[in-house]
Amino acid sequence: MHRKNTTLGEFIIENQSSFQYSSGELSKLINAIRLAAKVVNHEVNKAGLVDIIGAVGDTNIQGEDQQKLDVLANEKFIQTLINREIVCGIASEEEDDFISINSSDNQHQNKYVVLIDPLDGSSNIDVNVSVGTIFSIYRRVTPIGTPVALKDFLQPGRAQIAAGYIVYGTSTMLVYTTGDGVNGFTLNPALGTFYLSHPNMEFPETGKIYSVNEGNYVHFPQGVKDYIKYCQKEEGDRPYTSRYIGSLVSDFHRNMIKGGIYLYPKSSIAAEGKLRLLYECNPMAFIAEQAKGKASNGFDPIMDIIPTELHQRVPFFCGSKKMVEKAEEFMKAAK
Ligand code: AHM
Ligand code: MG
Repeated sequence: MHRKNTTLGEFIIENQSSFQYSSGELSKLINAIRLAAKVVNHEVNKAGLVDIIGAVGDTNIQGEDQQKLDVLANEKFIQTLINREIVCGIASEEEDDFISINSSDNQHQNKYVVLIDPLDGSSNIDVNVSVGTIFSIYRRVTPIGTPVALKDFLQPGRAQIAAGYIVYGTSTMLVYTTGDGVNGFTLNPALGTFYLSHPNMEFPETGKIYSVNEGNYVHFPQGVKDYIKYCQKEEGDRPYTSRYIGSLVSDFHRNMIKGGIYLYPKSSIAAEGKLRLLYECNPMAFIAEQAKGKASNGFDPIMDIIPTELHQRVPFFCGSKKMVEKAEEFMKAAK
């Protein structure tokens, strides 16, 4: 059992030896993400002031005009990881292609690649609603000493070494797993320190919340329509309650704490749904399974999918185990 109030820095050091490939590199990488998270948190917190600052002609230290927050978050995460020379490659939802990282005194020697959605929930950025960052870490499959290749990024979710998210909410939290359960850390903004606040997070086995964009109901497959009707039926512990923020990280985080299911199915207007397998679904699936929840595309586990392209989309059903299993039953029955 982890001690509450441990700082994230202490926690990373204490748990380094429990990690099977421990060489300190993963710890350094998570530390770099921790730092970038604080920088992005600072930017997110002053998002509402951008117009005011802009109006008085404020520019950043490079003399550039204020940037859109998602672009800024992308730059901060990539720059932090590059500066610390801790990964050999990065793929980001914001970039068309992956980035290969090398420096003169570090000839492709690092072994990890990071995949990141720097600021997810973009429609919520301008309206003061929670957004998040999602990250996923793999060991490269190409030999150390060579440049990274596409296949280093197109690994199935099962191969993840670590995954996590940062939720910029009423408080800022960093939640992550290295395959040994899920732990959540809350930022004390006065000190700039993350403290272990949610040790060993677990989805309740079942719950009463369903999260889906019901505005798309008419476009959904029959199985999803049937499941939504099931959620709304007055029977047993139902009807369930509907909660949809439109920020995957926030919807997931709430459902993990309270018990619930998140659905972004395919539809007649989005053939494979909306969410990205590599930047959104795989990391959330790894966290979900580590937290005794479940994640599937409606039929099969998300983490068993063999990716074919960087920006691939997949339908996503994720949350409390029994609820995801029930949704899968409806999908199968309507197939
Ligand atoms: P984004 O990567 O462009 O921000 O899109 C991902 C977001 C998720 O956080 C959220 O759950 C979903 O899109 C909401 O989509 P919609 O507005 O179609 O319901
Ligand atoms: Mg996204």
